[in-house]
Amino acid sequence: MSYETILVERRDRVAVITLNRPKQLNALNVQMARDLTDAARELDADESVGCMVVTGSAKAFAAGADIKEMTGLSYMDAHRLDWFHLWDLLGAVRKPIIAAVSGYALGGGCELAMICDFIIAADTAKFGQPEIKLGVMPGIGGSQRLTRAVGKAKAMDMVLTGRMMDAAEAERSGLVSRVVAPDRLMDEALEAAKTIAAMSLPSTRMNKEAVNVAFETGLAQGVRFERRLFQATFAMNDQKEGMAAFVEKRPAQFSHD
Ligand code: CO8
Repeated sequence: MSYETILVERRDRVAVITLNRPKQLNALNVQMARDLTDAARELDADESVGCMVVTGSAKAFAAGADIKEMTGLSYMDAHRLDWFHLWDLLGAVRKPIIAAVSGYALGGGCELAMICDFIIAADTAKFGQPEIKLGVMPGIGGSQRLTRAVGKAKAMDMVLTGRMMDAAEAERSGLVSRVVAPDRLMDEALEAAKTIAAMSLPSTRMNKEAVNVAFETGLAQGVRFERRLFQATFAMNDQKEGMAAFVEKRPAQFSHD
């Protein structure tokens, strides 16, 4: 796979996607949105991949949507182009995606990290939704996902003032799952991805789907949904293998079906 704005690398069952416009601090232009969603969807369809990691450079995961590309847009251009549907495609990927964030994750960059399933951050990471300073607002889910991740008080503070949140505050607030030293970032993300990729793939998809349903439904409905998926796992060979391996005190060998 070869793309203009990203690099894709395979490490056994893990795929690493690196945003690669370093001079523009990985500003997300339309080409990058296309490349990223094409790559993620291709990897999603490849049964030999169990987990993906999306990362940027040491200075910037992504400093937002490409402001220079957007400057001259009219309302009708924005309406017609409808770039945002590309990001919906990324959100519809069924395999886990980990965001490994170092440096700036601003605007669309913060939103991209939040579309991923969880964020591992270097202690240099800075998160923010500074769109208000440009006279606009978040456009790929930031006002919704940030609020669900950190609650109304922090989200309002971030979105209305445009201030940045450092990695420690982001971890305290529930935006990121782990904070590590910058030189540990990729090792930590790859270890997590490798662990996930070794699990049963259908079970992994169901676990991801169930957690995401918690964002969209009430508790009773979510619990019912989880119960149905749990029951469905008993139709899988991987359930038989996983439980047999525990009883026989040996590592499970999942066949991903
Ligand atoms: N868009 C385009 N170019 C950018 C962006 C960006 N978002 N961010 C940085 N760059 C470019 C700079 O213009 C500069 O280029 P050049 O060397 O040609 O002048 C280069 O990257 C380096 O940037 P700086 O010199 O500014 O680097 P500093 O270290 O001084 O500052 C900052 C780093 C603080 C990150 C600063 O660059 C900055 O504030 N960037 C803009 C952050 C921002 O406002 N992000 C939000 C953008 S709007 C948005 O994301 C809306 C999302 C919804 C729509 C999604 C549609 C796809």
